Amino acid sequence: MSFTSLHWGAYRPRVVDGRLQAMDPVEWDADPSPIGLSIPGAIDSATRIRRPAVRRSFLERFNDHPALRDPHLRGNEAFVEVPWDVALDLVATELSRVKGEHGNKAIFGGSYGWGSAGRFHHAQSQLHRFLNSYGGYVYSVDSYSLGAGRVLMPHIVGNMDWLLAAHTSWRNLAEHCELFVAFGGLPLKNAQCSPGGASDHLVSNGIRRMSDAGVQFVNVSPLRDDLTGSERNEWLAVRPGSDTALMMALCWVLVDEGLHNTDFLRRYTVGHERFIEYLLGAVDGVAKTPEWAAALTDIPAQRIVSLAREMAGKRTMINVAYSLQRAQFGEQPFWMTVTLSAMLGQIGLPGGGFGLGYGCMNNTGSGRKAFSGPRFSQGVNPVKDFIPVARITDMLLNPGEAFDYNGKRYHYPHIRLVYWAGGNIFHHHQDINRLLHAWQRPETIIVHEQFWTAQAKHADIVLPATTALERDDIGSAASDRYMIAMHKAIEPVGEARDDYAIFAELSRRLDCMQVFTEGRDAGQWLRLLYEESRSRAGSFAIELPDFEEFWREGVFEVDYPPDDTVLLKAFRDDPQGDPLQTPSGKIEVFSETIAGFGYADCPGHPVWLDKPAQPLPLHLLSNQPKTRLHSQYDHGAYSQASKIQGREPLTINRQDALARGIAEGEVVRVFNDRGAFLAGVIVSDTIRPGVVQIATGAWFDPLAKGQANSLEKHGNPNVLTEDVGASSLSQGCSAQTVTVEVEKWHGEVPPITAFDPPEILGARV
Ligand SMILES: Nc1nc2c(c(=O)[nH]1)N[C@H]1C(S)=C(S)[C@@H](COP(=O)(O)OP(=O)(O)OC[C@H]3O[C@@H](n4cnc5c(=O)[nH]c(N)nc54)[C@H](O)[C@@H]3O)O[C@H]1N2
Ligand SMILES: Nc1nc2c(c(=O)[nH]1)N[C@H]1C(S)=C(S)[C@@H](COP(=O)(O)OP(=O)(O)OC[C@H]3O[C@@H](n4cnc5c(=O)[nH]c(N)nc54)[C@H](O)[C@@H]3O)O[C@H]1N2
Ligand SMILES: [Mo]
Repeated sequence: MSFTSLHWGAYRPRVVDGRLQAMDPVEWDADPSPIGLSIPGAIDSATRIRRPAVRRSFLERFNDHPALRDPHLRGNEAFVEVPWDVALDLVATELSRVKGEHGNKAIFGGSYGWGSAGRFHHAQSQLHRFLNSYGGYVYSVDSYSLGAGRVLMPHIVGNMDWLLAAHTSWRNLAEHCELFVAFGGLPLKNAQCSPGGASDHLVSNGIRRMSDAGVQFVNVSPLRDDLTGSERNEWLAVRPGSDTALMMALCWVLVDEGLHNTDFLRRYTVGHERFIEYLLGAVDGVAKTPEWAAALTDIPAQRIVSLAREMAGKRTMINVAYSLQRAQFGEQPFWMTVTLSAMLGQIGLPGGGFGLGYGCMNNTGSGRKAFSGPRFSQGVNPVKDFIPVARITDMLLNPGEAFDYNGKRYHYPHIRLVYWAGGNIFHHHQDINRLLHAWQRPETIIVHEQFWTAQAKHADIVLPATTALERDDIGSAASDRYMIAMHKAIEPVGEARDDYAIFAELSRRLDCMQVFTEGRDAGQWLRLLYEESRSRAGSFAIELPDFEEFWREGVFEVDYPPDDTVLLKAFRDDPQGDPLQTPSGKIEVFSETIAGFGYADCPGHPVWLDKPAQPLPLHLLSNQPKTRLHSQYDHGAYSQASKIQGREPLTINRQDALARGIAEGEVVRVFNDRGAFLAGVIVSDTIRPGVVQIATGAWFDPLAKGQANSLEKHGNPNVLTEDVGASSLSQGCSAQTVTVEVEKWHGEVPPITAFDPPEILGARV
């Protein structure tokens, strides 16, 4: 029996006569994700890349100076299909030219993106290992997901991965939690996914068990449906970007009424005195009272007061979604989450304390050890230049310019060649019109893709990659219940090759084959990586079967040692013996380290920072999509069924729609001074006034191809988001801080062309 694993679940591919007919959810998954429905129709659709292809001018003038290959035509030029050998020769020639002329630090291989599940054929890992075996590349650090959080948390509590793996379990919450206050909710749409696989879905059940146990939920979010499935569920329709003020006012009430836990603060934290002075107004003359916060958040002052009392009187878990830190000054809501729960003094107690992203990923709160199976080494990168991941446009536009990051000053390298596998920058990056300018700067852009995404269409050389269903692999994600033997289900579509096979061929041409492949084919690697993981499993008291048995059975249920995790319990039990990995060994409400960096946009303790004046009346939320993973399978049936007149749905409050003469089902133009997109409208009372919401991931579809500032006709919010770092500390993605205006679209509704392949010359049949 064959299985496969995707980031959103495990499935049994149903194949008839070599064609994928259906993706049947596995029988043990109580809440399988419908995203799997999208794959059968999409995997061999016209949108699939079938053969290697080269942008016309790039090919015709390959031997001329790179500037003569018309890089400004990227995204607006035909491709020429070429045989694999020709394409691989071109890639190898370019890599060796750039390396010879400028060194490896002219190659950007950050290649951010989720790619596919499967431990071996992870595209980004394959690329990194390949480039390392060829002398290295400029890399990127942190993620779009948790840019601010990843940099902040080690200063104040501990490393983000360590924290995520040690979250208090759903089981513990059901037994001990009384009040669950969720900033950004607990959206089930997001819990469909977990990086590397989500073989059984836990979150709906987790919420149900807590609800059955009588837990009161408070959903602090602009969207009502960010928390569903619980009985006692209050919606506090907060203004986006204002949660920090709300948390401060809750702290103010605790201090004002003497409800804060001074014993806890003294024993387990540093710097709370300075923060309390700030809270009371001693520093800036502004007391952070409920009235002060009510004006910023739209939450009534009375409710702030009563909520603070309830939190102090009950066993309370405070959860914050990643989205809150994907914003300008995004460090502050995370720092305040920790500070508020430190004030309550319940950190390290069953059912209490804080959570960073329950509901963001399926596996958070599983209560299982963070074991993950096979690991594929990426080698060692001799190049030391890097960027914080979301600063890519700045790097391409401003080589040599200085930037701040986590207390140090660095300089952007001068990039000549960009190599991408397993990501889609025209999905994930902010201010796509600015990106389009930057994207003309490199001499060469090489992309491995499965589908004709905007990223592929804006490349010079495109190499077709297999999907997870077209290769053998091993599915295994941190804390996931099952390891999956991912048997190849269908033959590669067209001439698609595995990323590994592509890099192996390149490494042969570039004389680094032994380092990259170590003489193994993919099958030998799978066996080796699996065997290596068995001894690591042993250190978790997990016994894996031998490879043959695993491969034959198709699935292995990991027998995790029983563990009723409570986050930071060991620290609470013994703060001296089990200190945190912070400079003080304690929770840092004030961080001398961060204060020493001297950043106005992230000083030494949490602060309320007014955002730069936002010019337009509606706040745009671009959250994670329910119907797909990012941009993946936007052309699939499940995502397509959600579209309105072919466009991505935009939800607007009834009052705001009425004021603009907009009705449900119509097409609207959403705009600000960076650009404009079209979307299909949903009018609703489940979104607070003053906010509009559109999911990310509609494929970039400009009316005028390859030209900046063209109308985007499909609903890609990143033509409007601003490309600035969260702060000088993290430089994280700040997509959630943006305002827009919406108007009815009176023109003809242009057809969607995002899923059409580019014009292809010399196509071979
Ligand atoms: N406005 C706004 N922007 C955002 C966000 C937001 O909230 N708002 N969220 C941000 C976040 S948190 C993230 S993580 C990013 C996500 O951004 P990405 O991870 O870049 O988005 P994906 O659509 O998952 O892109 C993965 C690409 O890899 C390709 N792929 C899949 N498998 C393989 C493979 O085996 N080989 C190769 N070569 N290619 C493969 C897929 O076809 C797809 O095009 O977006 C960020 N951008
Ligand atoms: N189906 C699906 N699941 C996914 C993904 C996907 O693409 N598809 N992506 C995965 C990835 S890569 C990541 S990083 C996680 C991301 O997890 P998150 O970043 O938490 O996800 P979002 O959906 O952007 O945000 C969650 C909710 O927060 C609310 N919100 C936004 N801004 C604010 C604010 O200022 N204040 C408050 N109180 N609420 C706010 C929004 O209403 C939104 O629905 O999700 C993962 N899960
Ligand atoms: Mo993410």
